[in-house]
Amino acid sequence: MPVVRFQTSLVVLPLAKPIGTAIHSIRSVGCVLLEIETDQGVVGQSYIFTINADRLGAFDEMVRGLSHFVIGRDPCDTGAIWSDIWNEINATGHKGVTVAAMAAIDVACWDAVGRSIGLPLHKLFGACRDRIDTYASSGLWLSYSVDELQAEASSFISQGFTAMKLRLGMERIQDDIERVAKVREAVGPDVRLLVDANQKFSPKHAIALGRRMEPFDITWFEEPVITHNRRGSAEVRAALDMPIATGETEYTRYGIKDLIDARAGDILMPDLQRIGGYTEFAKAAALSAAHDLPVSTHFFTEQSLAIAAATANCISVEHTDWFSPLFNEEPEIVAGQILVPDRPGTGFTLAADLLKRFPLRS
Ligand code: SMN
Ligand code: MG
Repeated sequence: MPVVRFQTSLVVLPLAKPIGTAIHSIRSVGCVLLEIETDQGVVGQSYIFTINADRLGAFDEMVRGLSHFVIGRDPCDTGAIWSDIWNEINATGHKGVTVAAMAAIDVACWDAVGRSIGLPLHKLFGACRDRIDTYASSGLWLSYSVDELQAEASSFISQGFTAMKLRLGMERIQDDIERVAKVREAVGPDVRLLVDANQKFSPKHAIALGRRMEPFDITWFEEPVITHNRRGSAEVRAALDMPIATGETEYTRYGIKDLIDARAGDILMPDLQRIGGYTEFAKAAALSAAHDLPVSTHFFTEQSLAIAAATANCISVEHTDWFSPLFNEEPEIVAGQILVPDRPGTGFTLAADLLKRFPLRS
């Protein structure tokens, strides 16, 4: 069943209000939507994104620039498509925009495969589970006041979450500690509290802060130092009792391998876009499993469920609601877990009127 149509479109989803992390100021997310179709009329869909739609055109150009690897091919040949692109992009680069475009292609092909035989992808990949732990992650931003943090933390509990992630990155350690303490006070002892520094700190600062966070029962401390300082992340990991999570900024299995070799983290967090799609995610997760390390997915809530549910060492899926307007279906959360949909392919289909509702304005 050869692919006969390969089409991208661009949309911008505004956030309800601008937010900040230690390194991001975010008003919107711009998405390249990819739709492929076979000669039998089977459709496969995916998306990749950039914060504030920055350089979205470059991502679109990269996806379209790889279309000849897909048109005329059977989408079932995901392994060959991935390897053929990988071999050809030597000069374009094995990280960044190129890998994001490969991810868009890989996920759209797999979606078409699942839909063509009416199977949900987690079943096709070899399902381990039909639900998975999640945590509320579109919130508790660094840009929020303490009052806003407490109100939002309580509202996450009423939405059915039993875990949530707070962003760190204040200049003074005592200010981050106050924010952690106030959120812990608002949610009580039984909610899992994760923290994310978005690479802001030096190893020494992260260790000092981590020691003072220990009384607050932190599930993990994410990206304490810049991702390139793998040795620094390993120092933080060795000095603290709490687990260190890292990996969202890495590309492909090789990025994950570098983190593992450096002993940089206890939990590795492949991001579907930066890892290079399902095909490469499976390799990164297997490599982590061979080192007895768990993985947890980064962003891409809807589209990560299929691979998370088929990855034995995947412990959780990050819940971000930013992209939910793209889809006709919504992830269902029950008692702190997301149910893996039993629908074909990824289980999520792009809404028909996105271009009208969320046009890219230049
Ligand atoms: C994150 C990354 C980029 C923008 C917002 C939040 C964060 C996460 O690192 O893990 O969700
Ligand atoms: Mg993070």
